Amino acid sequence: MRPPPAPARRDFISVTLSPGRSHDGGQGLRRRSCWRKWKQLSRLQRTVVLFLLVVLMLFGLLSYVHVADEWTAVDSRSAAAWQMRPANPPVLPAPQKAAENPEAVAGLSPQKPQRHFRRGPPNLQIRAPDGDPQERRQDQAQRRAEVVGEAGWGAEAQRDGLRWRGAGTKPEQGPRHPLKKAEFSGWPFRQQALRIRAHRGKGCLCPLGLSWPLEAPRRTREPGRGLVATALRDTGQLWGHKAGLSGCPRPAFLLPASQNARQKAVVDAFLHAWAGYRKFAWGHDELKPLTRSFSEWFGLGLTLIDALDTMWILGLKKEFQEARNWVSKRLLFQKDVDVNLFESTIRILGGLLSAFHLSGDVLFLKKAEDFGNRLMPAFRTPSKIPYSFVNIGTGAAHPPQWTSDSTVAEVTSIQLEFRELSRLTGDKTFQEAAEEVTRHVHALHGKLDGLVPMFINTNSGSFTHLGVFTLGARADSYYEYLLKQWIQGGKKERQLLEDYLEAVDGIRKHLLARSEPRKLTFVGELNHGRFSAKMDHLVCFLPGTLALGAHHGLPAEHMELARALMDTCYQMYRQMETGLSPEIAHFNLHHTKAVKDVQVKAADRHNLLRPETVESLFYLYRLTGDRKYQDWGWEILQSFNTYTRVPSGGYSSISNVQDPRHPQPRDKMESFFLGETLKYLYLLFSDDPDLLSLDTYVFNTEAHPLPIWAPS
Ligand code: DMJ
Repeated sequence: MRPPPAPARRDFISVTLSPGRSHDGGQGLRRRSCWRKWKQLSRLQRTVVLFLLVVLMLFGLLSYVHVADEWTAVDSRSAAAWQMRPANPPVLPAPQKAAENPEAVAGLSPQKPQRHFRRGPPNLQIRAPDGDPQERRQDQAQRRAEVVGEAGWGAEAQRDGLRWRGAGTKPEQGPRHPLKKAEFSGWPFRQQALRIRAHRGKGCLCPLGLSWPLEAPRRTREPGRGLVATALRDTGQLWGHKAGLSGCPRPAFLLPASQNARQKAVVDAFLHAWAGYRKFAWGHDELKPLTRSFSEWFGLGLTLIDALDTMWILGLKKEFQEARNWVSKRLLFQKDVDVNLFESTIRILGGLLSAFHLSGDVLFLKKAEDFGNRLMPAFRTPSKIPYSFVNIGTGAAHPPQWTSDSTVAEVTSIQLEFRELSRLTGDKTFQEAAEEVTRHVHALHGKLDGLVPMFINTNSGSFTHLGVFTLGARADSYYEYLLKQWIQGGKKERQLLEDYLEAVDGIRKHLLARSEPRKLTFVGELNHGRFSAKMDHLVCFLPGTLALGAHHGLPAEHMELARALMDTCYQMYRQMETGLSPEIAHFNLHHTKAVKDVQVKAADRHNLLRPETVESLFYLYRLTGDRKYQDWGWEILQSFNTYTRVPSGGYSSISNVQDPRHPQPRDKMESFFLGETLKYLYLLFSDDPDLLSLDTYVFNTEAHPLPIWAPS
């Protein structure tokens, strides 16, 4: 007998949706009835229900996570959109060490790239606390309007963008500002009738900087406008011209009655160099004369700006005007580019200030002020010792990638320019920042009898790499600017003089030696107590500086030393087969016959068309009247023409001054060849002591003359 069949399995779920009845309305009954129903389900049904529940829970969980993520992302995106960040990131990566500085003072260092300023330069300045705030605001607004107006020029160049050391530099796409064209028509310049920094004299408007001595800047009060003008009053004369019409000195284009043959040769050299630059590198930083192209460093027309005052002095009216038009229409500083603080100060700021002083054209002063403002973020460090680099578009400043140090010569050789900018604009911020560095270095430990090490840390403010002393690269112009600031300020700042005098004694005591067989006095280097008979060509600024100091009343021994060192610098040219000096000379100290005093290592035998020797020759001739210095300069000019002149235009650095057959041109004409070398040669060949008188002007370290301040 077969067992009775098992009841058929119900492989489906039966869900009764009848409303649960609650006879007593109690929860317990409902629970019991649910449980009963659950128990009535088959195992398969229960498994399926449980499975569905688990799937539902998982699905719910995953959806939650996803939605939450979405919201977080939306949140942070919208927050980021409001964060301050640069429109264009800095070209160079942020400095490593500076960013790690534990002592960073809030708001000072390390500096983050800042918001890109569309309507003008990053203005981090604090105005001088004179005048009432309302008036100061008006004044600032006026100044901003001026700068912005001028910055509108040359927007085409900005839109084109620039290549900078291989990196693309993005032009700022800001709105084009209404143009405010400085008056410039014909020659000589029409008097600039600009509101700011102009002085209403006896019935005429006088541009500044036309003569010396100048009074200290003042603010003047005008009815209804408050404090609007920073006034200077010319009290002297320009180029021997007595004050011109209505008591205003006339800006006179300087064309000497006659140029002697040597000066004409310099003009010819300049025109040849300029022709190459104009044809192949116009508006770019440096000419590459062999490849007939150009190189960029800052992308700011470096050669053109460096050469402005040289053209003025050489009487090159047409060339000056063409360059001036480029400055007016094409030179814009609102660009994402890192500049070296020192190099751009001495060449660009110095060049513009000098062009302003010589020509009286306010355009140059406005450009200088704009540029000076853009350099100011470099001073925002914990120690107030400036960083080496600053982005003139974003305001981000930083030291070199590999260190948080700056170079001593660099941070101490921007003062002439910043002080003069303050004097002309009435804005003390520039001067205060630069002089803070001077004061700091004055009090610093680590010097040796006034000699300074080569590096200084931007965080701690201390010298680093102690024990190495040179008058060459990285320290040179520290000494030069001590003396020149003292002269610029009217010989009143004793601290500068004391530091300079102490340093000259330090040089005598530690760095001087004499070579064999000619017994040339040279300046060597000291490396942790060990003397090295090595002298950079850069050191050849020293005879000129010493002679200048002696002229301004410093000990006569300084002039003796200047003469001795001048002989040595000349021999650095004379003893080379091309008649051109190597970049670095090593002096022979041994008594052996038939050995030259000046020896050169393979790595040092290049010549970059540097100016230092002809610069010193200019001072020595001007201050002694000894014509041999002119003759030496003439020899040097001829060597430049023989070995560095490129037929299609321009001059080139060379790699080997000892091989006249193969001097190996390097395909680069440095901007200082036009800014300094040819200018000093021209002045050297002049017999007019009033041509940029050394009692009236002080030259910055890039040969840009700035006025000596009148005693107040
Ligand atoms: C110039 O830029 C300046 O003269 C600077 O002081 C040193 N280097 C060059 C010229 O050699």
